[in-house]
Amino acid sequence: MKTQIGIIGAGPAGLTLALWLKKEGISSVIIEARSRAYIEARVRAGLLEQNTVDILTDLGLADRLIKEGQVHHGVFFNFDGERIRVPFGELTGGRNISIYGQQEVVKDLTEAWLAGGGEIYFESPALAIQGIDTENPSILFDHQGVQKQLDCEFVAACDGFHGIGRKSMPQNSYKEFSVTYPYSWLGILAHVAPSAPELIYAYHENGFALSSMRSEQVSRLYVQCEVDDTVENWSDDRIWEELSIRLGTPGWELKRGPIFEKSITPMRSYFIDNMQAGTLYLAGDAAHIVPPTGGKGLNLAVADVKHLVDGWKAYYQQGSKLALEGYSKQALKRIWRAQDFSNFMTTFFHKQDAHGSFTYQLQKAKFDYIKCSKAYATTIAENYVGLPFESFE
Ligand code: RFL
Ligand code: PHB
Repeated sequence: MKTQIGIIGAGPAGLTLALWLKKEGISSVIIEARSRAYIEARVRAGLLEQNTVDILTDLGLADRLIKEGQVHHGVFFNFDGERIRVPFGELTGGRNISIYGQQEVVKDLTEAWLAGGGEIYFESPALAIQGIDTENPSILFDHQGVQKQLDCEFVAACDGFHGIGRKSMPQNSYKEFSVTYPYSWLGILAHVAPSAPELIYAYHENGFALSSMRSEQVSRLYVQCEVDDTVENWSDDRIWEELSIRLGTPGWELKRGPIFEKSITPMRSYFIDNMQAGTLYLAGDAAHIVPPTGGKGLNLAVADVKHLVDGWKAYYQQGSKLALEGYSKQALKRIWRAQDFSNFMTTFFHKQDAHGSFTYQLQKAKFDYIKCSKAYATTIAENYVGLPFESFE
């Protein structure tokens, strides 16, 4: 088996990369550890930046996203029961975000890849990446109990945080940065209409809460919980009670409904400062993780893919390796920005120390500053909707 780009992982990064390369006339094959049903059911992100929607639209992959996704022109912030709105349109020159489930994105991209005759091996974990210091690297993978080899010209490891891509980088080729926050998120999906037209991020004495949605009939909500918490500690009644307290403002009521998904997500910032070695390139969660408070992970993965495609386009179409060699440097500019913004949103809204403490007062000072400063609100809005690619050139 032979292709130009061997892609490990059929998450948002791997699928977008394969489809975009195809449009540019560059061949690729995807190796995915899990089944199609598994990757299409994995519940994760929901917030898509303007850049991500624009890319999927330009690739002709956004028909359902545009029909079923919801465009939001602002976001609500709560602090101690007081609610304000940050409007995107007037602060960012008309940029906005869309709400559309990651598993729907994965379904749309998988469907498009297969419909176009794209090659993908499901239930085929990559076992090793060989020869990254040569021009003929290969991916060894297991397919139905048989070991196979995919020969390629470059390997794109889009295999998420626990994949083999990052581990295949020479250890002295990067520095690692990691922060684990002392709290987690309990996330739910419920069959109930959203209680507000836009997302609500809330600081409350009891802890953080977030109200998001997936459709007119399905709400997605999160509460801050302990790092060692389990879903068994959270009965449906306890979840609704806490959400109602933490998100509450006078005159507003949280709608409740049957919960059909419950899971706990740790909160972590992680990244390495070099995403390429020889003919191996990393993209997405394989190279960096942000806490979900800023809604940046999937969007960063798609931004990495843009820079990779720019690099391979210049290489295959003009014979220039310049953009490819500068890939990490280019991608890292946005990654550092997203790390800072995600850390800001996380420490702004989570209960970190006693209510009324110095840390709390700093959090409250930020909230009060948004209310009186258009400059501060603009900074938050432009990061939240995602900075245009030109900003980092
Ligand atoms: P993925 O999605 O993890 O896909 C990696 C794929 O690689 C496969 N794989 C392998 N395949 C073959 N061989 C191996 N050895 C392999 N090892 C792994 C895996 O099976 C998988 O299919 O990485 P990718 O493509 O980089 O995408 C990243 C995003 O999934 C992630 O950043 C987001 O989900 C983060 N995130 C959010 N991002 C946003 O932009 N907006 C949000 O609103 C948002 N909300 C969230 C989130 C993540 C969350 N959790 C659960 C971590 C909310 C939550 C709760
Ligand atoms: C979601 O809808 O799952 C979501 C939205 C915004 C975030 C994180 C998750 O910051």
